[in-house]
This record gives sequence, C-alpha cells and structure tokens, in this order.
Amino acid sequence: MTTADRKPRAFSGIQPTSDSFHLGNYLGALRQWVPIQDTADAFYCVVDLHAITVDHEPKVLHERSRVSAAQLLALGLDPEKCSLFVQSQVPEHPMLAWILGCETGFGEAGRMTQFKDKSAKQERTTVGLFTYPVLQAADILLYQTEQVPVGEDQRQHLELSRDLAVRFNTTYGSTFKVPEARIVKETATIKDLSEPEKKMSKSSPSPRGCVYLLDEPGQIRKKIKSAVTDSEAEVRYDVERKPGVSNLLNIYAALGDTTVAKLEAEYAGKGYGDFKGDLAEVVVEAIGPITRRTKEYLADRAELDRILAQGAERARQVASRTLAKAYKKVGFFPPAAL
Ligand code: AQP
Repeated sequence: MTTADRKPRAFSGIQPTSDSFHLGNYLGALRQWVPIQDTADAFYCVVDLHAITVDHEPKVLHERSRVSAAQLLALGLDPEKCSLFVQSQVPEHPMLAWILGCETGFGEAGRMTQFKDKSAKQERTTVGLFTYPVLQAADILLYQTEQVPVGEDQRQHLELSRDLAVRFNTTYGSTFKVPEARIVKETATIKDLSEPEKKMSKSSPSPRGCVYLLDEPGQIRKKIKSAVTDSEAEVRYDVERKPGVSNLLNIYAALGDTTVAKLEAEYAGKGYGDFKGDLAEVVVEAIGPITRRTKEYLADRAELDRILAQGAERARQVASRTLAKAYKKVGFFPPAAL
C-alpha cells in the first residue's frame, strides 16, 4: 500500500462516568465515530484512566466501562472496521503522558477551562484532574492521529495536544503527527434541557436536563415535554433570546435529518406542545434501538471482553511503536516488553 492509499488515522475517547451516554455525547461526538470507521483507520477508546480523576467506586467503574463499550457497539461501531478498547489495557497511554507532562508548562495546564469547571464541582481536586489534558494528548498522539471527532468542549484540550506535538517535534525531531479536531458545527454543544445556558453533561445535577441513550421511551417523552423554553409561543431559532427552543431545534434537525429553517416553517403558528410532542417521538425512534442492542451485547460478556482485548492488542501495536520512538528521542532506554 502506498502512502497515498493509506487511510487517515482517527482517534477519540469517552469516559465511563455514568450508566449511560447522553444525547450531547451522541450528537456531539459518537454519531460521527460511526461513518469515520469506513474512511479512516479508527481507534476508539473507553477512557477509564480519565474517569478516576474524580471520585469513583471501583466496581461501578468496572461495570460502566463494559456498558460503555456495549453502547458504542450498539450505536454502530464494528470491531472488524475499527479498534475499540479500554484505555487501562494499553499501558503506553500513561507512559507517554509522563513525557508530555514534562513538556507542559504549569501555567499552560492551569488555563484549561474544563479543569476550572470540574474542580469547582469537586469536594477535593486531584493532581490527576489537573493533568487530565496531558493524558488526553498522549491518548491522541500515540496513534499518530490526524482526525479527532469530538464536541466543542474538547477544542481547548485538542489545541494543547497540537501544541505539545509541535513542541516535541521541534525539540527532538519529527515524532508525532499534529492532529486536527473534527467538530460538527450544528451539534458542537448540545445544551441541558432544564438549564439551556449549560452544556448537557453526565454529571448534570438536573435529572430532567439530560436525555440518556438508555432512557426508557416514557422518560424521554417526559424530559422533552418539560424542557425549558420561554414565554413566547414561537418556534424560532435565536440562541441569545431563545436558548431552550434553539437547542431543541438543533436536536430535532440532527435526529430528524432535516434543517432548522424547514422546522421553523413547519411549526409556524403552532405552539410548543406540538413541537415538543413530535420531537419526543423523533428522539425515541432515533435512540430507542440502542437500548435493545446494548442489552444484547451485555448478554454475552465473554464476547464483549474478546472484542475489547482484540482492540487493545491492535492499539498496542501502534502505541508501542510511537512510545519507543518518543523514549529514544528523550534519551531513555527502550521500554521493556509488557
Ligand atoms: N453537551 C455536549 N454536546 C456535544 N458534545 C458533547 N460531549 C460531551 N458533552 C457534550 C462530547 O462527548 C465526548 C465524550 O465526552 P466525555 O464523556 O469524555 O467527557 P465530557 O466532555 O466531560 O462529557 P460529560 O458528559 O460532561 O461528562 P462528565 O459529566 O463525566 O464530565 C467528547 O467528545 C465531548 O466533546
């Protein structure tokens, strides 16, 4: 195969920090992962090392990593087309993170807005939470990644990964590809349904604001019907003045395979009741099958673990080559075979 024939390399990850992913994860990132497995050599990772940067219960984390992998398969990842693995099974990630941490300025890491947001929500803040973006840079750079499909909240971390790649290459000679973010503008940030000025988040304190992929249809309908809108009764896109309705329009357009302009025309003169009722059905239809398929994958745990072990093995083949290169460049002995 010539260089021209080689598929670009893609990498992305998701934290197993809840029992289910949500609509923001899905529309912002995961939905893109599926077609990319056809056009790129894709590595997708359940990032459990990141999940322990905040308080966690070991048994719950272990189970959530499996449920996360099952959901990713359920929404269309094919282990014959992409490499799906759990981060802690590939020890090259923290090994490269140490090197990159020694290239990162303390002030540079302190500017990360996600650290500021997340540490404000914690009773105790760990060094791990502070260095999280450095581990994320290692995740990406290990695979000589060109494309990183993520939501908008990851843009700043991706910039750090790019800066670290360029800095390392300049100091030690060409070692890492410089990755590019792939962010879908329309669904870059899906907002919380109860507080539409905030992003939808797994750790959201408002249970009605977050639609989980594994919610029952009844729960989805309730959440959409109680979504915060405004005192007007006009289905119109205006992020500043109508953030709630604008967020619902973005979700509807993305899942209903239509445009915001068409929806505005379709619901002109109709109230929010009709609009929300129809949107609820669109959401139920789009994400409903994910629950059934997730249960099917979870019913055969041995097969699920086999898929993850195969993914980890493929990941290590690429990651160990990059790590060996970086070790040599900084003056280390070669890493011992693990
Ligand atoms: N609201 C969102 N809109 C669009 N994209 C989003 N993503 C997360 N929330 C939204 C994208 O989902 C991918 C995986 O995210 P993650 O779980 O690794 O971490 P996160 O961004 O911190 O997600 P949460 O839900 O807010 O998790 P917690 O509460 O555990 O911190 C990423 O590509 C992210 O951009």
